[in-house]
Amino acid sequence: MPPSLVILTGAGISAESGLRTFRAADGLWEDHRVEDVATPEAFARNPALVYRFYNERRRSLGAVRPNPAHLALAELERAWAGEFLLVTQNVDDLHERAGSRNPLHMHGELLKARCLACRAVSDWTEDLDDRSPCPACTHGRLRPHIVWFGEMPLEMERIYRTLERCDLFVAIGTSGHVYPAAGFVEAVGPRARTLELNLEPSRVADAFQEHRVGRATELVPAFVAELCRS
Ligand code: BJW
Repeated sequence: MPPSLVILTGAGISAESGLRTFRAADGLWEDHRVEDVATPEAFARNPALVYRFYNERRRSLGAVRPNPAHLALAELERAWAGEFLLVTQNVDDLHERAGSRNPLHMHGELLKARCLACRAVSDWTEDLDDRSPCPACTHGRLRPHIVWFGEMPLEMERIYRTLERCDLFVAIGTSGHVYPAAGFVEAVGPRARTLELNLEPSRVADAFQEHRVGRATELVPAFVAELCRS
């Protein structure tokens, strides 16, 4: 059987494209308290603030492009003979724009909206507010299609099933602060090789067998070239 590969990406892979990470000194949580913008309670309390936070982030996607790390992962997916699952915590669309076929956005997507009445998920590229009509049922109120703290991330069963049988697990540019993603390395089977690529060791770095420290735009293309040669 050709080897099965799971890749987990976090905000660090998009940092060199110009999107801010969450926990850096100049990160998104420096300007906004998590509890004010990334919880269901925040949305219930002050929907206008939450809509504005995500509208600004959705607009910012227009000014950025995929970088060599995103491009290398798309190339790896095309070259890989075995099972390949790219799980991203990122809500941007840079993996898709780089050519990745079907990244699994476990924390949702900025370019989608979800109806609070019929639950349909629709593509959404414009600003969103409480007057935006649901394209599916035409009357329901829409929210950003984002997994907030306290909510269940998407497609967890599929992710855990694939982690348990994978031969190689690679985490790129994620701090290991947020669960369940931070626990994925513990969920991989005993035979699997585990590797972290990050600007600095993550909070769960000790759980990985191997580490490479540096910028994603350098480490990821080099690692992909190595895998494609072997
Ligand atoms: C570079 C670089 C470069 C920079 N090159 N690298 C178990 C234990 C403890 C707590 C919990 C637990 N289980 C659940 C919880 C609660 C909670 C949680 O984890 N809290 C912790 C903060 C303690 N988790 C949840 O609530 C999750 N839901 C859940 O568990 O459901 C089950 C459940 C449901 C109901 C009841 C009970 C259980 C949901 C989590 C949702 C996360 N949502 C966010 C925001 C929404 C999306 C958005 O607005 O964009 O997702 S939080 C934010 O953090 C965002 C990210 O996807 C996520 C991860 O951040 P990431 O990607 O790691 O970014 P940073 O900034 O932290 O790190 C960047 C990294 O890049 C750094 O390491 C840099 O070094 C590196 N870097 N430049 C390479 N150039």
